Amino acid sequence: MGLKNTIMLVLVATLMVKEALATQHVVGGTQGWDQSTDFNSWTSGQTFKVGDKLVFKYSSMHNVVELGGESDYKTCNINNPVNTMSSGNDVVKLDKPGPRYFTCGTLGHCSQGMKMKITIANEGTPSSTTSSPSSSSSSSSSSPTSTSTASLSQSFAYIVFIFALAVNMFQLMI
Ligand SMILES: [Cu+2]
Repeated sequence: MGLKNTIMLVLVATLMVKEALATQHVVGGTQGWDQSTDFNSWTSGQTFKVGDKLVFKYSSMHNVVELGGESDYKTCNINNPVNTMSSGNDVVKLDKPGPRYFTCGTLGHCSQGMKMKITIANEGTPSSTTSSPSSSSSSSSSSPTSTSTASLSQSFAYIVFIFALAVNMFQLMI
């Protein structure tokens, strides 16, 4: 009986940890998806993993256009979009590793810098420094404001996990 409980608990805790490891990234932070936001600086402070989600929050003057590749991204070509969203509160699931490209479809906003490229790392591999040779002039004078909520919720989940395990082990012994 006790052993069965322990196994169940470990399974549940594993799921909890997995869920806690997935991060919701609100694009642009408090500034949101806007042409005044410095997306180079914002993305450099984030680590995107498979299973994470992007949340685009924006006013009706914007939308979200996902582009298929680097060349469209560089030239602000929105004529071959992979996906277009316009709800103002769009959630994008990062379901596979690799680069993804987003911009705004409103005339002129892409060239004003309202675009971002993100690189999604494999689940579990914290490769925040996938040094892709970006030929674009990404002057990295950005402040590393990376005390991500992921690591916080992650460590919390581990504490809960260890605690629950300890309680169950104790019950096994008595
Ligand atoms: Cu826009």
